[in-house]
Amino acid sequence: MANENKKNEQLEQFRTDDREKKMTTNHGTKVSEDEFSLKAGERGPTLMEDFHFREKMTHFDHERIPERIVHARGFAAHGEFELYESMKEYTKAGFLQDPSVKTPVFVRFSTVAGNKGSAEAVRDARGFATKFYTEEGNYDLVGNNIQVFFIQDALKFPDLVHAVKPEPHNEMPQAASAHDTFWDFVANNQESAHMVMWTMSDRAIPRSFRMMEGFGVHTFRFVNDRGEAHFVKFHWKPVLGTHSLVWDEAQKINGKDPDFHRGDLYESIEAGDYPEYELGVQIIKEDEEYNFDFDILDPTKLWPEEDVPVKIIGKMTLNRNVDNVFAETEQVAFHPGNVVPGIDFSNDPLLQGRLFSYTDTQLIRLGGPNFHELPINRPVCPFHNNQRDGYSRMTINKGPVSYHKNSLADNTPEPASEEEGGFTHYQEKVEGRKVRARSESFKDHFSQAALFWNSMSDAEKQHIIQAFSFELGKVKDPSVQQQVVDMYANVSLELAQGFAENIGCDIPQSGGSDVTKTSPALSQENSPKKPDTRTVAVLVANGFDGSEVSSIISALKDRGAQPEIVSEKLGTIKGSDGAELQADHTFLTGESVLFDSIYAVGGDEVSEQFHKDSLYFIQEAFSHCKPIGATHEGKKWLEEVSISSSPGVVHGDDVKKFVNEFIEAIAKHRHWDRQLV
Ligand code: HDD
Repeated sequence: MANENKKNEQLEQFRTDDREKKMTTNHGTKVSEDEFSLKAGERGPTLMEDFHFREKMTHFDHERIPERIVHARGFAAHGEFELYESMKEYTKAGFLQDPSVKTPVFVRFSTVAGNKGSAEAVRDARGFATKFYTEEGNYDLVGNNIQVFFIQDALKFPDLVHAVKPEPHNEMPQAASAHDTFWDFVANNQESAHMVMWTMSDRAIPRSFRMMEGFGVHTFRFVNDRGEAHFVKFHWKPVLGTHSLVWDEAQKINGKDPDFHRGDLYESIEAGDYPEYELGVQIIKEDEEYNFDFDILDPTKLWPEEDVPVKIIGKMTLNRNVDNVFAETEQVAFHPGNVVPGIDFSNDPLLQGRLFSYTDTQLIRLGGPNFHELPINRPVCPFHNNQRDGYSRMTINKGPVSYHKNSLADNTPEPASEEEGGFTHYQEKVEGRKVRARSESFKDHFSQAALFWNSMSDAEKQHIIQAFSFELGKVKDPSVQQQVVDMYANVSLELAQGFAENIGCDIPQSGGSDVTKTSPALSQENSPKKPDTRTVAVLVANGFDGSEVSSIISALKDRGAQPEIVSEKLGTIKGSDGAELQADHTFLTGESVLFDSIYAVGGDEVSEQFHKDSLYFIQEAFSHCKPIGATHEGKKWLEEVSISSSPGVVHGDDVKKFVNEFIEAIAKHRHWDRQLV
């Protein structure tokens, strides 16, 4: 499927395979020696005329480009988008007309605050940027996994980013918001209240890029071929559901495997378990703009799905890893201003400001105005205009004419009429005085933060209180801590009191919100739950019950789970009946935090160390609320750590019953009720 993709065909022209080739310089001259520089005598000085040395060294010296100022740590994949039904009624966008057309896409996921080499399972928003290579040009949906944003006006973006990045006097902490300047920003820019609820929730520590939602955040416009507009918000919904890690687990993963999320995405695609996301749209008619108790242009507000349903219109499948991370993932240049006819902007002041920033950043990051010619950024349709020259220009524009209007080239390239596909901006009527002000309708910062809080399950609420307690526990300035407590007393007294107590602040006695509404779609508990692609650490020692273990492993695989064998040493593990298993991990390389669930088996020849390691493995997984299954020796271990009758712990002698119950427990993702008892 991936090879029938027009973008893939285009990229093929630029790919090269150096295997089994002779080495040359960049100018094509064959190189005869690549270990020793040219010297005047074996022990003499290196000579300037060694062109191979000069070229190799110069290229190396220039191999790095500036990392992205935000979203530096990212990982990407290719794929395709297919539409379920024509959206003609709402938009004339070509790729949203015909369900039989597949549109190539490139998606880059990222953390926001950390640098390019930082760990991935950090507490942060995740970028979810999609480039659709449509026949009418590139359309970029540059979103996050969080539905709202910290600020309402792009003018504040540099302040926000300065506050969350490592503090400038000591460059600490890396990839974390748990420090004074971030929380000082929050307390003094209270429009951040809603998004901070999301970043303190489980949403900010996703289990996988494959298991997180994506949001375009802003209100955009769909415009149809009659020139009629509708306001629209975009959603990506992962087919596997939205699921998260536990904070303690996430912190440990960052040490054990800083590449946890990219590894998961890469391996899934290599294994053919292609990540899938459905595209949803929320649509509001132009004349219903003022029907809500919030301003639909305010990017700190979401449109509750229960009030404005998400219409699912298509599906994106990521089916191919990149060939070269630098050429593709690092050089891809997204821009929310890359739109196609039928998709237009709204007056959201954050969006308007973004329209400036993205080209500007690519100019410094990619070194000049021709980054659109890089293979990953090229549209799959032709492009013609009078823009010329600049660093690293690749296109060879023929002819003397590079201006419009002209007669020498019959006035071409000429602008296209609307009928010919020319982009015409939606003719919204705008009038007003030039002012620097926040609209009255943007001034309620707490109602939707309270809506979010009200919509959480008990376990999710507990995690949010713990997250605030952790983050503010790392803040050194007591006045900043108290300001945040007082700020969140406006959202929920239960919340503010919960963390105020943990961080030794004055406990607010009054406040709270009068919002009682909930939006069930905001709770991850209501997200789809499936056993598919869930990893199971199978703890096996020599002397295991061969036929039983093999049948359980194959039954788990049949139901979509992915068992991996963990033992004391790598190599073959022998069953009592001659059965053999190959260990994928040892206790040294396969920690419990790297798996979704545990199947404890053991065997007749369990050493003291194996026993100790297994108990630790099981207890750690248990504390992270993971499903645990056990047969034979494993059942004794459950008793030893007194968890046999806990929720999500499955054991038994009837293989079929055991597999059914264990798969059900795996599908639940986590058994939070363990934390609540
Ligand atoms: Fe941004 C990158 C998403 C507000 C300025 N942003 C960037 C990326 C994502 C987002 C996913 C990484 C793209 C990639 O993978 O290459 N940004 C958002 C969302 C926002 C948002 C969802 C709010 C709704 N951003 C925002 C504002 C500004 C920027 C208000 C500035 C006015 N963003 C940038 C940037 C970056 C960027 C500095 C850094 C690297 C890049 O653009 O290409 O221009």
